[in-house]
Amino acid sequence: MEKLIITAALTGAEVTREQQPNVPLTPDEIAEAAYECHKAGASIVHIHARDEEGKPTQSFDVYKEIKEKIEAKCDIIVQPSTGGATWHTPEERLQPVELKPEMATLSCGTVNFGDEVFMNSGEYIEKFAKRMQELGVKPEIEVFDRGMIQNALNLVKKGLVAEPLHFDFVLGVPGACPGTPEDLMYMISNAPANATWTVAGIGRSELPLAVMAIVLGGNVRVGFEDNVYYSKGVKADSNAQLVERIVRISNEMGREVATPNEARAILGLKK
Ligand code: KMH
Ligand code: ZN
Repeated sequence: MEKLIITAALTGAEVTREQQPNVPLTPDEIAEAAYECHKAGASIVHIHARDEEGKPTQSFDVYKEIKEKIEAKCDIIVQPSTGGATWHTPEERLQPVELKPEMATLSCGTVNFGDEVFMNSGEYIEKFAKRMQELGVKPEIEVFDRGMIQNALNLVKKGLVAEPLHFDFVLGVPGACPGTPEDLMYMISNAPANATWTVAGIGRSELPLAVMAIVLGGNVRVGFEDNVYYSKGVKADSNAQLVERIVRISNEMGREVATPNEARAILGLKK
């Protein structure tokens, strides 16, 4: 089995300081949190930027500042979001791809997202995929529901994304696919055999799905974007604390954790 790739989703677009007092918001805070997660064992950071008021922004300049600050501290893989917040326009969302990061997210379908709708029309999925291909950015295919795997396979057929695909099964978003063990098994069984995958369990499904991924040869995403708690009713102290727990469990189970360069080799990234 390959080593375990741990992604830390540090900030997200939805989490507030009221919900999690330690969520990193400024470029300095995000870079420091990325460094802490790197030291704890994460090999990828999934990034969402915030403006000076703490509101989600897809500004090229803010992502640039964050990326440079992280890269000054460590060699963790920086994976910007192209999902942004539900109210961002597609043009806004695509901006961080122009930084030519090694990876970026690519959501492959429209889905209810709490009380909102996360809109990803076929036209825009293709535009995002094409731009990532032109700039040599590896998409992490965000899958919130089963049909999105099919949409990703259609991108392969059209020559817009190269195999092997890398999926992130985001399970447990209210309005989208729930985060039960059966749901994760269903997603895995519908992904191509040569694909790599990670799982981002939302809220209370984060830990059980992470443990399943460790056992099944998948990879794990944790962090405040997905879950602000350490255990029932107890908020986590930091993103790194959530990473440390996954490292401990994986080591106990005999599965080593990948460094950023080992993750690059597993995912076929060009640095
Ligand atoms: N904030 C969600 C609406 C991504 O980062 O690519 C979308 C999201 C997905 O978080
Ligand atoms: Zn995200």
